[in-house]
Amino acid sequence: MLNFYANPLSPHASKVHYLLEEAGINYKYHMVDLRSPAAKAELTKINPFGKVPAIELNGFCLGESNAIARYVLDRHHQNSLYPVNLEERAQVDMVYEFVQAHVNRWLNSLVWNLAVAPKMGLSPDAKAISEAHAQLPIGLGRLESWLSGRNYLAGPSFTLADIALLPTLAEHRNAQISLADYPQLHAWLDRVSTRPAWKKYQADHLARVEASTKVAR
Ligand SMILES: N[C@@H](CCC(=O)N[C@@H](CS)C(=O)NCC(=O)O)C(=O)O
Repeated sequence: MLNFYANPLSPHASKVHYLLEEAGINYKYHMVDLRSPAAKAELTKINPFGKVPAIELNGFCLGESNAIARYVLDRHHQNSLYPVNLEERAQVDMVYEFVQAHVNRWLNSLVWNLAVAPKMGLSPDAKAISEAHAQLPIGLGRLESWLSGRNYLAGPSFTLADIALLPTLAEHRNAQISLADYPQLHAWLDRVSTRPAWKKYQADHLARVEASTKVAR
């Protein structure tokens, strides 16, 4: 059984959480309270950098969401989510990296500042919000053009690249972003939101978010 160390308010952890569902992997979720010095000290036994997500499998420990994602998919031979053919894999990696650097980064910042921080009694960062408002449309616009004529982000079927985008784009309302100007992305979101693994992940994730923001209130 894979031990998964996470916190539902961490978008990096959420990406791996959803990936574990898509890959059909049996795992145990260990909630790490990132405000607790003792919990963080324990976490460094799994991830030397002291961050979530982290995993432990048969005594092997790993941190960093991108390393975990690739390791888990390779370890479980999930070749359709992460192809073994070098060119197909490189295209998945290309879109995965783009999504994270030019879309998720800004969406996550908006979700944190506009939805999570206020619930936790923290002040939003106005500079971060305005930077995200300037940058996000550029990333979304490029992804919108790229999606034209495609059902999925990289290749003919659902892959790691789609896994990276879904948990963050699904938060667009919390980020106060409308998808009206992005019909391809909107259609993609509708298409992939029907996946059983997504529904299973979302039910569990939303319950965890609710529980952890309640504690913080
Ligand atoms: N590059 C890392 C980022 C992980 C990260 O920043 N995790 C945050 C939560 S979103 C964390 O654990 N923060 C606790 C800390 O830095 O003390 C990844 O992709 O896994």
